[in-house]
Amino acid sequence: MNNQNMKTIFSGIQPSGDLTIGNYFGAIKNWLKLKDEYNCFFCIVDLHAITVKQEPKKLREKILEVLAIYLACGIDPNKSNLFIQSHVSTHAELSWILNCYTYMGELSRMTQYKEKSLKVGESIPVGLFTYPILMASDILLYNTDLVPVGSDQKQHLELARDIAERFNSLYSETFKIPEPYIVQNSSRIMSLQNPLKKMSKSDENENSYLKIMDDENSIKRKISRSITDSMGVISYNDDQPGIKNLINILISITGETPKEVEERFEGKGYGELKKELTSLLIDELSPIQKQVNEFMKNKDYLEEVYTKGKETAYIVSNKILRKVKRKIGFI
Ligand code: AQP
Repeated sequence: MNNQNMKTIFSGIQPSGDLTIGNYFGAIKNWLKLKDEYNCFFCIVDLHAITVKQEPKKLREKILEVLAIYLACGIDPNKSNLFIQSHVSTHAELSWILNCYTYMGELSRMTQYKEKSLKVGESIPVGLFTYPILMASDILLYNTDLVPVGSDQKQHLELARDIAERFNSLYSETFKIPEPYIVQNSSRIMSLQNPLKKMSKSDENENSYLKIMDDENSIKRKISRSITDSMGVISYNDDQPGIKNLINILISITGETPKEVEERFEGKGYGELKKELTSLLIDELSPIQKQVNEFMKNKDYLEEVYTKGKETAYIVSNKILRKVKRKIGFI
């Protein structure tokens, strides 16, 4: 499964709710493009999910559902390593170590921390603040070359690179410096109710995000209610963020350029764009949904997949962790 001649990618999604088409187009679809040319580690990052409050029963269910979604989207567990973050103790261990090589100032600058801490009120969990260190550990533990992420995670990846470079220059070459892999138009799918805000699975407004598991009626309803503008022209520009977002979702499915979509819809109304997008989304998501439901009925198979993934992930990551400990001077 791990070919020495191939480069490595690491990526993960938090089981902090129902995965959205942001996770799908911004992350999973890009994994599919890369999965045959890289050694892949695709993780369900449950340790990250608890940086905000989770209900145990729901978390347990969502962890398995995320795994089922990875499989249903076409990630082959015989070729890629699929595992659950909390099963591999090296992640938490390296995270503590790297806490000691990261500065308060760096973490305070993280946009996601600023946004998420505003939502949780006065008692901000420390984990929300140190989350990017855990993410750096996830990536650095596998000698990762490339990290496919949406553009919202770019800042965290830059921090991971800074921490790695700092450690390497303090001791000696230890960590590989990872590169981001970001696909332009799908890198930031926006909220359907506020196209200036990222689509997020934890948004309080259910109509703002489309779930991978949304049924036909919900897809129709959410797309038809999505916020547009009063200009009435299907044009891909920043003055029409709602339309731009719908075009970005559409081309993530069809592979067209924004210009091609503009030309195809010249003289047509928003209703037509929404109608076509709805039917494309239903065609894209319903086969995945059927497969997810099948996998969710087969918990033994899911257990087999994540148990195998855990074993490989531990062996690979522990090599780096041992090297780190040695360099620091631990016995
Ligand atoms: N709207 C998005 N557009 C493009 N990419 C996105 N990703 C998430 N939302 C979008 C990408 O999905 C991967 C995993 O994300 P995550 O769920 O682990 O964390 P997140 O970025 O914090 O996503 P959410 O939906 O906003 O989660 P909550 O609401 O739980 O905090 C990443 O590669 C991310 O870029």
